[in-house]
Amino acid sequence: MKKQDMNRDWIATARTLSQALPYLQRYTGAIVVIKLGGHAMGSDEAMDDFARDVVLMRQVGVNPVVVHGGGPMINAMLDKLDIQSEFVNGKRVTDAATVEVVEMVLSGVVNKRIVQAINRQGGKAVGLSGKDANLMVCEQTNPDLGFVGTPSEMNPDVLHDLFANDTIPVIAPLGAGKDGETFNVNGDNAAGAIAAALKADRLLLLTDVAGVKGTSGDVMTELKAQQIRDLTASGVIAGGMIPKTETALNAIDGGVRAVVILDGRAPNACLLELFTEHGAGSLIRA
Ligand code: X2W
Repeated sequence: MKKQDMNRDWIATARTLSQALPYLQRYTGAIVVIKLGGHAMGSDEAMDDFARDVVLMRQVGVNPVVVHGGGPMINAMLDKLDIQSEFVNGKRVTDAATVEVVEMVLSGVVNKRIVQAINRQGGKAVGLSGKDANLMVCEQTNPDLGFVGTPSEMNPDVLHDLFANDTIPVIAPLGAGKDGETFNVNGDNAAGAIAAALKADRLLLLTDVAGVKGTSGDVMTELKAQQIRDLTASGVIAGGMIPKTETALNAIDGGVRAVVILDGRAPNACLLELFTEHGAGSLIRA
């Protein structure tokens, strides 16, 4: 690159930082819950980029919370162990053998991969699941699904303690049952319940699609909760998008200020959403 062009690059960087000031100010002290789905977890490089964005958020005074999934990683381990599993309405039918594998994979390799990536970027991440400090107590969702849980009682104090210590919580979506059971919770449901318990300013649902598509087939950048209900009733919102939009509506009902459904594979998706005028994906408000 010519010296002159290089200078221009740096000038653009400085300008970008300067333009971010009002957004940085707006989000100081904000709680931002980020759901990182298994499909949005890519290469080590992509994980490092994600981790850098999370550390940057913390550096500028945001309280980020990462809630992760890991469906594809659970599938791979179940395959190795020759355990069959099936999904009913987006939820894994989870018997006693399966829930052991789910906990091993989510609280083990998947959680620690994210924790380590954040720590390597200079952040201070601590991994936990819904069991720790009784963060997410669950009830059985439906006997037909086995050990699948619906969050019924949230105890987010532990998260506030971590914020006060400059620590980034990374949460695996498992819940504690009142009788000592372990419950497998859909990652989106867990993120929504945690965001509501924290009355978060933003819930970012990182997926592998660009956002919610409207009647024209284009991604809608802003939607009201009622539009989601209408588009779902008319069948425009369908399939895999339904658990996301349901989570978004529940989170908003629970006191989350806004939910964004965005493509986690896009570079710096979280920063683009929070700190630029452009935004990313679909922003849903009451
Ligand atoms: C999910 C938990 C992981 C998850 C499962 O067993 O696959 C239920 O289905 P993604 O990557 O976000 O899909 N739990 C009850 O949600 O992972």
